Amino acid sequence: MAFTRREFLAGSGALALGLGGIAAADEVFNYKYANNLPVTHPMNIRAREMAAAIHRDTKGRVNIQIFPNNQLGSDTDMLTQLRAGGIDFFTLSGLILSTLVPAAAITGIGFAFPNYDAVWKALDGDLGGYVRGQIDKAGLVPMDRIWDNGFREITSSTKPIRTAADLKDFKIRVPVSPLWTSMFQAFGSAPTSINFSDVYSALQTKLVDGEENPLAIISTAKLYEVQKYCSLTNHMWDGFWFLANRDSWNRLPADLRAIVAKHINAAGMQERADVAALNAGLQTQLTAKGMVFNTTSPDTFRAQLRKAGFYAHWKDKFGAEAWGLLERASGRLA
Ligand code: X2X
Repeated sequence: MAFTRREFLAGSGALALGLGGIAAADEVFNYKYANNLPVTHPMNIRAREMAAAIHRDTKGRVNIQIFPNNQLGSDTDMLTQLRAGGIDFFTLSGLILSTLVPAAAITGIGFAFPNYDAVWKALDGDLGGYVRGQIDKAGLVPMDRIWDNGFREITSSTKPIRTAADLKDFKIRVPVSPLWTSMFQAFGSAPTSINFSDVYSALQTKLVDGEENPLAIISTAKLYEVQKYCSLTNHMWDGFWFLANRDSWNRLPADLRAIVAKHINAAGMQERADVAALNAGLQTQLTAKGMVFNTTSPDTFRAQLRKAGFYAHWKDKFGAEAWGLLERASGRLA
């Protein structure tokens, strides 16, 4: 029996449609994972190991190519690309994600978590579960384990920050996020929203006098080259949700999805340990590079946030359910 070319093409088209949703046993998935951090940060070190383990355990069927250091654009750009499917995986601070998922900012409330134990208990528990539910509703897929960014410290080219009063009129860069802007407005600072991709040059050209980040980033992004003082404020904790584009995720057959999730979450746990160790040990190295450190007490900062109505405002925004979950980890805030 002979087929015309037209009949043959129509037939193979129908066959392809008939298989819709079921991947061929040897189908290969080439995925892109993008992030905003230098290649030397534990996030990228663990991500490289993770991609290799996924490639090995899926027998070459899932290839994750890593685009570190804002190679594919700023956080704002990458979030757009993730939603459109231009990139498949992306790690993003919950506070920046809050421009799409407002509830995701709640983990960054100032002076909420007293230590890492409280952070992981909440993030691997009910508070994290609540935020992941909200991310899912917005159409993105969050992995179970949030990766660590760390407790944040304030750096400056002009002066040390010792008490809340030192933050008045301070020209500080903040990430693009309403909560970050609101917090430094409550301190009476002059915050400017700048994506991390532009932070080094904004500090170098003195567009702003300071910024705030965990020590692991101050070190790996070489911010010590353009900042003199580092004030250990630990004013908030920040983490990176490991996000997938929903279509990319659903396209993976269930067995491959399980392997990918397992390795991403395991790499996240290792990254947490790396970052905690770095943040605890980097002060000596950064001092040797010329940074001048000072410690602070949270009292004046917390009092100022309370006085400015910061906690009351955000309690109202996040609502009783979410705020209750946060206060279970932090104790009473507002
Ligand atoms: O933009 C920042 O400061 C960074 C790198 O810490 C985040 O991704 C929130």
